[in-house]
Amino acid sequence: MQQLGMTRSSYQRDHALITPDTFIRTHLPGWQDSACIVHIAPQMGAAFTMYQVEMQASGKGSAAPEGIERFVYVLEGEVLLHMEGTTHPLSEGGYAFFPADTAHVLEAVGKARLAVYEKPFQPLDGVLAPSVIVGNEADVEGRPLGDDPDLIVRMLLPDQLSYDMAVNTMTFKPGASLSLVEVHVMEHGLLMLQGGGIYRLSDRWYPVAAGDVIYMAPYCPQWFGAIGKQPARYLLYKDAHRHPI
Ligand code: UGY
Ligand code: MN
Repeated sequence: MQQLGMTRSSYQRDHALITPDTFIRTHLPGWQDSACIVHIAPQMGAAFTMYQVEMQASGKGSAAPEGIERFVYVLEGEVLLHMEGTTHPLSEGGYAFFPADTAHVLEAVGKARLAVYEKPFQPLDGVLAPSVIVGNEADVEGRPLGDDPDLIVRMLLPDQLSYDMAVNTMTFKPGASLSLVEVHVMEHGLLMLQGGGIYRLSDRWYPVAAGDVIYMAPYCPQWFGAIGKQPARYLLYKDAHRHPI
């Protein structure tokens, strides 16, 4: 049935909710036999780009443009990461961080789907450049946020000055919520991986479900409460470790 002009997607001054029924596929340089869905980009005021890649069995991706660092998270299927003469298989939950100008190729094994975050790297004088990171979410120890055992954070990148982005997953037991409405200078790119709930963004409250994408601009008031019979889990980008000016 046609949508008759209805969608949960909403684009506001300081946030956006983008639901899968409104995704538009395109092709991006560097990605062969792959459809890309650009969710968040500088065109909306963001200092980073977030997109999904739907790779065919023959799909391949090569390194990001000059000066751009990249974080990749495998949502479905398997990809082979070829880098510096070595091959690393990445299956669901697998991820990799590539410092700017790191040559690599991602090759799909069957169909695969990736979430990708990219931003210009901001070097810091006297601070070591970041390293390549390869891992799987399943191997990352979860820590409660604050003292709430029902809200678990997994930090996929080291919490160190060398890294100017953070990517975490947050897992909420049904009924768990952020303990406060956050208002902060960092911006976020979020992908709901599992379950759902209610997201407060600015002065609006949105029902959200797996597959939804959210952009939160700096200072966008934000809160989430998980609803349903299964945990809610999301992938969350945040800029980190750099002075705002
Ligand atoms: O780390 C964060 O800023 C995170 N707690 N924000 C969020 O989940 N919206
Ligand atoms: Mn936040």
